[in-house]
Amino acid sequence: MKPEVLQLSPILIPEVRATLNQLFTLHLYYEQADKAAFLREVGGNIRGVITGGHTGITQAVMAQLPKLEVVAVNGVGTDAVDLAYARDRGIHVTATIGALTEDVADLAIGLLISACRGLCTSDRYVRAGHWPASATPLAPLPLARQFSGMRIGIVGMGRVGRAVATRAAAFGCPISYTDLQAMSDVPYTFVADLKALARGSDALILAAAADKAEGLIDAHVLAALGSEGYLVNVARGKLVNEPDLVAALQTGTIAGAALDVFVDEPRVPEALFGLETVVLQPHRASATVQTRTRMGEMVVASLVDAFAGKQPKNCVTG
Ligand code: 8YV
Repeated sequence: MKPEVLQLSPILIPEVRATLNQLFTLHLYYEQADKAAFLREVGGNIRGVITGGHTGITQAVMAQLPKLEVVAVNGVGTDAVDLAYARDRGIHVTATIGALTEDVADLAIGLLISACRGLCTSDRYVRAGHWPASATPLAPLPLARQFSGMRIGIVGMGRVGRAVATRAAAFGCPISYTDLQAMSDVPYTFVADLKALARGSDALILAAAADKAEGLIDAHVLAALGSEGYLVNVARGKLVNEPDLVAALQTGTIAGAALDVFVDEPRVPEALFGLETVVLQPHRASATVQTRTRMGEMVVASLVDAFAGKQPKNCVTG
């Protein structure tokens, strides 16, 4: 009998879906209207879970899966999984560590360039046919902010933070960072205090894990970033106090923001929709065919190893 797997979020690569269907009996939880009834029906037989980084899995759902052996996160963040509970029950939790680093860093740089060069505003301007006309709400377009040479402050000097730094350095950007401690193996300037980092940066890029850093970017940090400063978030929405960010953008406390992640996805504060200083993405940092294929293959490998009684690679529960 094939092992039974509960899938909490979709896998978008057809080849990976085909392999999963070949090896396992998949139960598509994310498609169910009555999720509680579905869990009561299939929960007793589930040995594995596939979920996304943002979706994770609650303790309440795991508690209804008595035979659960492994939670394979199709992502790198495990902040939405109750790891302590999983460890207590001996459930492996795996992540696609290293698979999405380059894509997330690419998007961080792309978003910052979009925000400070006004790419989305200019795109809307051309599409709306405003270019040939003169007296339009968007014309003349304001001059943009140069990206090359911007002082970049990175929050979290892990894999993604380092990949962002390498890219920004190639654009002649001085790099500073904050983390729990200075890192001896990076050539960038460590600033212990987040407000001081914000004060000395033209753009703050968030690349930190969100496990213990909820609301890290608040009104004080945004005030320190200042009216010429930009915020980029490719990590987790909950790192930011969202009402403080909306207010900072509305009042011009900061110059702009580029956001791939939000507190309550897929809900985005509507106040942001009318602001030309903001670039918005629907949590797409790892959404390339190449990266999602690698991630999917890692998810398959985690399930196969766990069901064979082996410790899966990239296990974060030890
Ligand atoms: C993933 C993420 O793309 O890696 C993570 O933690 O949040 C995303 O980048 C997402 O988990 C895909 O399901």
